[in-house]
Amino acid sequence: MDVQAIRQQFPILDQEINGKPLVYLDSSATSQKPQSVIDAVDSYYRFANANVHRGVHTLGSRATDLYENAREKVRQFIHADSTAEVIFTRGTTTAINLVASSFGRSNLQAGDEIVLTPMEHHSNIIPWQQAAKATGAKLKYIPLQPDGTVTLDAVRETITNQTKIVAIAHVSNVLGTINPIKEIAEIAHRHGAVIVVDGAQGIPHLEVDVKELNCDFYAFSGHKMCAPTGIGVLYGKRELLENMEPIEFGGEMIDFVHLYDSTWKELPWKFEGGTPIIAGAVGLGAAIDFLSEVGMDAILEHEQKLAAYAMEKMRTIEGISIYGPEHRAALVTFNLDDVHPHDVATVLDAEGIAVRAGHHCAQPLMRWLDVTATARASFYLYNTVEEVDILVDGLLKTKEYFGNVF
Ligand code: 7TS
Repeated sequence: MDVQAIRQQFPILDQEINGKPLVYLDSSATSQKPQSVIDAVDSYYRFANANVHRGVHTLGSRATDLYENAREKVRQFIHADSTAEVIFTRGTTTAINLVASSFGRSNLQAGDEIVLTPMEHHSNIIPWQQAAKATGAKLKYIPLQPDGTVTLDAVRETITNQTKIVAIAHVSNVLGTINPIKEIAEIAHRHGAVIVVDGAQGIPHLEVDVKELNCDFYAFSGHKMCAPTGIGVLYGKRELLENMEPIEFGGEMIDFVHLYDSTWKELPWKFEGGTPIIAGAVGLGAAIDFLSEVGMDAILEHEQKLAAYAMEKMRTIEGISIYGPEHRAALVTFNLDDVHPHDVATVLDAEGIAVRAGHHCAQPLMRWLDVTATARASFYLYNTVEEVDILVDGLLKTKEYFGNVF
């Protein structure tokens, strides 16, 4: 993979921040966008903008074709059987809320269990807390190993015949842990439970085959995989989606509306009430083309090298604590001595380096780690080993600066 050629396709990367070349290490929060995605959205608004699924006019059918072609691109990318199984949402959060509110509330009852892990993002905790409160179901957590992984023994001990839903991240946004989804799905299914995968940090970096994983639902956001913000996907197995009620009602999702009752469109449109995120879907289609052209295997290989290099170099910094397992996705969450992570991020920003600091929307995991916050450097296909070196230099400067202050 030619990283320099890839970088040239991301116009935002070619700039200085605080007088230094931008080193963008916050792709887990949101990725940058290649020119082809920017062009696809621009061209949609210039030549095709219209509402979808209603116009007889030419622009209406152009917009509808672009929107539905994007759905087909998603289907191929995740290896789903049918576009009926690909629902466009606003992002991962909306997708998980849809499953929890629709499938969850109609399939859960008092005594049932929803199984999660303590490494989940708030978006994969709170919707389940709400579903549990509404139905009398209870939440259970698969305990983590000291390195922030789950073992299949722990999964087997937690999932029981009362378990109806297992909701788990493909990849942790804090620890970088890659969870064994296929094996967990098998255990869940043996107990008659469904598995909901939070793929927000999985699909940007790993080849995802929903049939191979045999997951029942897979939720993800476009903006972490080179697409615009505001578009995401809920994949669901057709037989499950067929039996679920929509949670948003209005235009676009109906078949017939009478004064006192209405019927819904078929899948996937029954879950897409209102004018959809057309330009976002077009951008997501272009992002999928871009990622497919580079190749998910090549992206993963590059990122694994970066992650290993980053871990090796960062470990040489005295007083650094790095969280999470050895084998991980391309992100490193850390703390530096007693320096607050917000101060770390501020000093790094002065050097042109963007990292995230805070609780990363994973407060239960922060408690498990026994910290209030951390800093996180996260990498994507456009990052280089030189940028890791710049980060390490920046961290040494941070230490020196605060060492002198204290
Ligand atoms: N799940 C995981 C694992 C995530 O990392 C995120 C966003 C979400 C769900 C929510 O995605 P959204 O697109 O619906 O907001 N994670 C992060 C992050 O790590 N830093 O900023 C956002």
